[in-house]
Amino acid sequence: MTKPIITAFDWVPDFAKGQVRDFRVRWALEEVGQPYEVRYLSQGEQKGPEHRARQPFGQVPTYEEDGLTLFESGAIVHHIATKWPGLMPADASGQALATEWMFAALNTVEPPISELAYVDIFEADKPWAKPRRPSVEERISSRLKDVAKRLGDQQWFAGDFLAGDLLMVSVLRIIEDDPLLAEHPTLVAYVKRGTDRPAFRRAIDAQMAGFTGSPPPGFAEWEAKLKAAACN
Ligand SMILES: N[C@@H](CCC(=O)N[C@@H](CS)C(=O)NCC(=O)O)C(=O)O
Repeated sequence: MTKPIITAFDWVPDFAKGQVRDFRVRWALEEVGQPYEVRYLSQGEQKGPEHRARQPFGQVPTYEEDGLTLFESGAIVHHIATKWPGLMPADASGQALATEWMFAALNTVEPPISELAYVDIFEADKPWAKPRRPSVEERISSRLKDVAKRLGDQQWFAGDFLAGDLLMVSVLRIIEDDPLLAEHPTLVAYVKRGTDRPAFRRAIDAQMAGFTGSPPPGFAEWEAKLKAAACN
């Protein structure tokens, strides 16, 4: 088999470094010990026809392997976890339980956390951004409470470190420095266990090393506008 090829950006703003979703795929590949190659896209290239043929929404990451092309980081991580040993148990019930936590991470926990990025960054200049933050925080808090309760004093959600943990840690680390997560020391410790894994470190280093490109035209003006809004 030839090495799988993933897509990633050659430049993102500082706040996104280490968080772009190809990271989750890199981490999964590192966990199972599968080398891969990266096709880098400059900002804007993701919306062109060539990339849209791989990814209908014009986003990264994608994954290509021997004629198979996939998009959606969750689906790609699931594919990696079922193809190589390391992130999924061998039995069907164990697989279902690991998959359950993949969906919980992406479908139930990540959506309110993603809203924070709109309030704090992407739409920070909108008049409703600041007044909206408390309700976003409330939704995140409620989810974190339930996640912490279910984790209890377990190390991981379904026995060993599995694909569900890989995605849950990826999602929770988005708010790693936010007081919302600090309210749950067991979740802080859970994220630390995940991010202390050697495969995590290799994946972060690889993503960071790939940022060799330049910002798209107009980025400096956009950033200045947001900074001005943040000071109001
Ligand atoms: N649900 C998708 C989301 C992918 C996504 O949001 N990708 C972002 C980077 S993290 C992107 O490519 N944004 C650029 C754009 O939308 O133009 C996945 O998990 O693969």
